[in-house]
Parts: sequence; C-alpha cells; structure tokens
Amino acid sequence: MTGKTFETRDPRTGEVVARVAEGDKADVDLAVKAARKAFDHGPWPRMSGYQRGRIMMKFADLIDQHIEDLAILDTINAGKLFKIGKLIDIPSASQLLRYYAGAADKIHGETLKHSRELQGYTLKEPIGVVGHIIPWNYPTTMFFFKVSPALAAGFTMVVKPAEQSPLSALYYAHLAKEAGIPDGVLNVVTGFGPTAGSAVASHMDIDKVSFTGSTEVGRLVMEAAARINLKSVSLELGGKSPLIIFDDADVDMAVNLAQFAIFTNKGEVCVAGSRVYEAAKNWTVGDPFNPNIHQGPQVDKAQFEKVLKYIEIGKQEGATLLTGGKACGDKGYYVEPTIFTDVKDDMRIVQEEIFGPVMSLMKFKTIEEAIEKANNTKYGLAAGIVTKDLNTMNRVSRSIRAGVIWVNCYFAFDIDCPFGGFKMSGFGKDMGLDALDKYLHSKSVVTPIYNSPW
Ligand code: TXE
Repeated sequence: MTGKTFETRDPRTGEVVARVAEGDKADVDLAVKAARKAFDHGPWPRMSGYQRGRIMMKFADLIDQHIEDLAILDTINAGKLFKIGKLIDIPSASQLLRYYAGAADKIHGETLKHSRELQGYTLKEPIGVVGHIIPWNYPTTMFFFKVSPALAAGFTMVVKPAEQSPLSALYYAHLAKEAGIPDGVLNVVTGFGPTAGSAVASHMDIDKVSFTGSTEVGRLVMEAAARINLKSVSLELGGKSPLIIFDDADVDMAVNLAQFAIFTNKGEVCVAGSRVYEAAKNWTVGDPFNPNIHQGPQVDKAQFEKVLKYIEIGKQEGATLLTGGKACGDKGYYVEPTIFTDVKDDMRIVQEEIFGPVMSLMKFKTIEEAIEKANNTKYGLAAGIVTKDLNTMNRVSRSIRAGVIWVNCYFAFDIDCPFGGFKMSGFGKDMGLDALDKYLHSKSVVTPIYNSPW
C-alpha cells in the first residue's frame, strides 16, 4: 500500500539479496478483507475435505518440483545448510501438506447420547480466518506447520513471515495459486513485527492467531488478542531444553547426540539441547552451500551479536570456556561452536535462551538431581535422555515437564507426533492430528428423539 520496501540480507556475507514489500497495518487490513471474503463466501470452507485435499496434494507436488530453488532461498536468506534444506526442510513442506490433505476428509464430530428425549452430535468447523506469525529459524517448516492443518480444516489465512527470511514464503504463495488454492485463502504479508505482525495479532476480524517466536513477543500477541477480540491463540515459544546423559549410556551415541542437539541449525533451534551434561566437539563451520559443513552463519547481525554477548556473559559469570567462544571468518555471521563447563544452575547462560551454538555442560549424581536440574527452567519445550535402562527412561520421561521427550535420539520429529511446549514455552500443538484439532471448533447440534414438547 505504502509502496515501501525493506532490504533482506544474505547472512553469509551481510549483503543485500533482495528488497521486499514492507507491509503495514493497511496491507494486513486488505489481506484480512480478502481472507474474510473467502471464508464467508468463497469455495474453500464449503468444498468437501476430499476436494481440499486434492488441491493440497497438487501444492505438494509443485513444491517437490521446485526443491532446489526453495532450498537456495532459505540458504541465502536464513543461512540454512543447503544440503539439509534439499533433504529435509523443503521435503517436509510437501510431506506436511500431504499428511493434512489425507486428514481433510476425515474430520469427524461425535454422536452424543444426550438423554432419553434428546440426542446430539458435534460438528467440527473451522474457526474462521487465522493469522500465522512465523520466525526465521525454519522459514519453510514453520510456514507449513501452520498453513497445512489450517488449509485442511477449511480456514482462510494471513501469513506474516519473519522479516529476516521472507523469500521462500513469497514463493510458496505463488505455488499455492498455481496449485488452484482459491484467491483470498492464503495471503502472505511481508513486513516487520511491531507493524505488520502486531496488526495481525490485534485485528478484529482475525479469529485465531498461531504464533512461533520469542516468549516476549508471544506475550504481546496474547495481550493484543485479549484486548481486541479474545481471538483464540496458540503459541510456540522459546526453550531451554536439557539433554541428560546417564552413566549407562552408549558413549559414542551420547557424544553424537550432544553435539547434534545444540549445534544443529547453528543452535537456532527452539528445542536446542543447550544444557547437556556431557559432550565433545567436532563441528565444522562455513559456507552453508558446502555439503561438508555442519554449521552455517547465524541468521543476521542481531542474532550474531546476541550469541557473542551471551558468550561474554558466560565468561563473566565464571563458567569455564572449554572450546570456541569467538566469531569466525572475516565476513558474515559465523560463530564457533562453543562449550562451557563449570556452569551453575542459576547462571544466565543456563537459564536464558541463547539461540546459538553454545553448550553448557553440567554434572549430576542421582536421577532425582537430574530431573530437578532438567525442570529448573521456566521453559518446557523438549528434553533428551540417553540411557539403556528402561526404568530410568520411564521415570525421567514421566517426570520432565516438557512437550516432547526424545529417548536415545534428538530432533526426532515426525509429522504424526504433536509438537509444542509446556510452561513458558507456550501452548497449542503443531504437527499430528492435535494440530488439526486446534483449528477446529466443536459445535453441538441437539435434536429431540421423538415428537416431544420441545
Ligand atoms: O523473535 P520474534 P526474534 C527466540 C530466540 C531468538 C529470540 C529473538 O531466542 O533469539 O526469540 O528472535 C514477529 N507483534 N526465538 O526477535 O521477535 C516477527 O516479525 C506481532 C525462538 O526474531 O519473536 C517474526 O515474524 N508479531 C523461536 C516473529 O514475530 C511480532 C523462533 C518472531 O519474531 C511482533 C524465533 C509484535 N510486536 C526466535 N514483534 C522459536 N520458538 O523457535 C515481532 N513479531
């Protein structure tokens, strides 16, 4: 509307790769109008689940035909490893679409035995127009975590991608149109959080907002929803997820999982196992297009500086720097994989989400102490356990307050497993049939069984 644009940069070099429309409140208004019209009068919520599923399958096929281009966009825009993008992130988009496409014609209510005179049933109906606000750490996966179940449920929507990584979202909007998703159903508005994002959270005509990002902004989103129209809210927020290695663990497995848990995606992972209790180093940092590299650059200058600041805080707090601790390379936003030892429970590097490749090693003596340390965080997104002992596994996985527990594995995401936090990591699940459910209202329909005085 304003015609304004903003620069989006390549984190490998810090150079501008494109200028993108800077959407603001007026653009969000337009997008919501289109979504509202498509919801109230358009074909999408009215067509059968089977028909919606067919179109979603076509969307998935188109993504498969453009895997390479899409992976390039997430690499030059978010510093993601190109190889992983091609093998995992982009294929996860089409998988998510197909999973929910398959569920679109299996949305059932229940038959209710109301009383001797009355019977009832529930209809599962889409809530309406949803606003999705998504972050930059997984630009593609987050987009489809949100968009796929909402499409299957018959929603229309406005997506606000992160300002750091808007490029692939624009490409997905283009492919959605080509696949035959009707106009007004999937609207993407690029722009900044305090303007475009906030306009989504506080829009009177948006019925639900689904947010992934920081706990601070999650709070703002919920406040806006409460203030404006009590829209339904789901939040996937930060984490500080422990990986607990017991002394019976397979040592090689433990070491691999420990480095994988925190250094994957340069630590820009909400489930990063950043409080590991044992680990080692062997992680290469460099150009994310190089297939032999484990870790690319942090997403932007702000995150790069944030990670380095936390490393300084760790040193000042008295933790011992075992390895890493500096920026690397002469340009771009690369940080060395960093490990601290001698850390204490109350240090900021243990309590706060760093969102970078910084690992803290802590020791424990008993299973009770391990559980206590693991729960000693305001977050509750994920946790990992490495043990061969079935009793330890069962006891610890039932005692940790987190949304997902990985036993002898880490980042073992599966589309069928709901994902989302406890405590200040938020509420409302992505993935699995739980995610479809969060986009549906139950409506009870009640009717007399016989001709009766009702
Ligand atoms: O997140 P923000 P940032 C954590 C991580 C990271 C920190 C800051 O610790 O270092 O958050 O990252 C939009 N109203 N996570 O600043 O600001 C914004 O435009 C409405 C964890 O990038 O929360 C973007 O689209 N929306 C996390 C989205 O919110 C607003 C992933 C996320 O940005 C807004 C990312 C506002 N007032 C960061 N302000 C995870 N859980 O995976 C911003 N936004």
